[in-house]
Amino acid sequence: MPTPSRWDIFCAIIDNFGDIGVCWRLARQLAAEHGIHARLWVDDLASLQPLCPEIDAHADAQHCAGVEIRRWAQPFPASEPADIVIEAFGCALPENYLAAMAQAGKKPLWINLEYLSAEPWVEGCHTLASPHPRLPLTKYFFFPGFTHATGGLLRENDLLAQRDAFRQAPARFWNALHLPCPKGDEITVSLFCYDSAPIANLLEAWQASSTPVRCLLPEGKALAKIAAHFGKTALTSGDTLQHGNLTLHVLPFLRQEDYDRLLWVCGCNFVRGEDSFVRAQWAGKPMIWQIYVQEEQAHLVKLDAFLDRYCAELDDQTASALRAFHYGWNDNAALKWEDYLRHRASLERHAKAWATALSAHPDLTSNLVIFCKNKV
Ligand code: TRH
Repeated sequence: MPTPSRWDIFCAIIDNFGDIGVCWRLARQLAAEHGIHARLWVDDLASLQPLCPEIDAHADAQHCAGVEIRRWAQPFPASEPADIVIEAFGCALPENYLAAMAQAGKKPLWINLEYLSAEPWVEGCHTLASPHPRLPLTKYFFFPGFTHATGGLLRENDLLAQRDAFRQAPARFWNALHLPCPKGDEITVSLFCYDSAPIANLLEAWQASSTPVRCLLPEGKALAKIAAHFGKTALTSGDTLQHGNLTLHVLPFLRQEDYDRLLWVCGCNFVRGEDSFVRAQWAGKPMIWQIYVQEEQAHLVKLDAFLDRYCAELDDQTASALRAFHYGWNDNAALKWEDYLRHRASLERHAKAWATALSAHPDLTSNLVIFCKNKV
């Protein structure tokens, strides 16, 4: 069965970079590894530009990394539907596009790509069909996840090999960032978080840390709070602060590939949302996750579901230090950094083993391609 070769991916930006981060990776992987013509419709191209600086945020149509990128304008321009239509995160397809899908002789395969969750119910809902109430169309739900019974996680086919090769010679990366190579007696930490996190507590803990901390902070939401903590009006890329045992470097917001590299070379990664959370797992280094807040504390259930999976193979003491730190970070409570540090060696071993075990599952893009091949 040949792979359906024309795909449309629709991405509406809610806030932040996670939706476009996922769609951009998916589109590039479809093109690079599956020879698929992917057209990525984005309603706010300015959100893609920091991840990929070559993007022209004002162009109606452009090509980059083998992907056709189109501005999702209002009203939506008449266009022939593709064979496969990916509605990312329930973004609601344009009405006229949906009507064109319904009128097509051969109906496109319509997939709603869902958010990632480690909750067990995901397995039961993955690939479920939902007929449209009025139109002769069916939408399928495709759930990323951590098990064979889900859609898996985005992972390029050479990602872990690239990571390992890169780690052999990271000096050029540090030079390009105008930073010294990490010293053996310090812990290098990347920090990407929402400003709702207890950032001041964390900075205090790092200032008093028994192990010197070198924090790498790409520009973003946390910057203003960090500046305020140190009595500054602002911080900007290139700034370095030294307080107690903490050295903090403000980096520019990195292109997506370089952000991956940052995760690969740090000893611990503070990540958030969905995409950086997944990439930190592929880095195979200890990580702390700040989950995207949902109504009625639904995110805390999701956080627990992940921690249950992630901690299943950890010894009790390490697991409880990791859980405690996550609850502190996500629930604005005390942060026991020294406890966390004490378990660093087993967290490192575990993170490496976790990445290897996850990589035994097929990746999300391949799963999606196989699903579509079987359906059309
Ligand atoms: O930006 P986020 O908070 O995105 C969130 C979540 O995805 C959430 O589930 C969603 O509902 C909400 O957006 C709307 O965090 P996330 O998912 O990690 O996405 C960040 C992206 O930015 C990711 O692709 C990595 C990328 N990035 C860079 O390319 N360079 C950088 O310097 C940094 C810090 C991130």
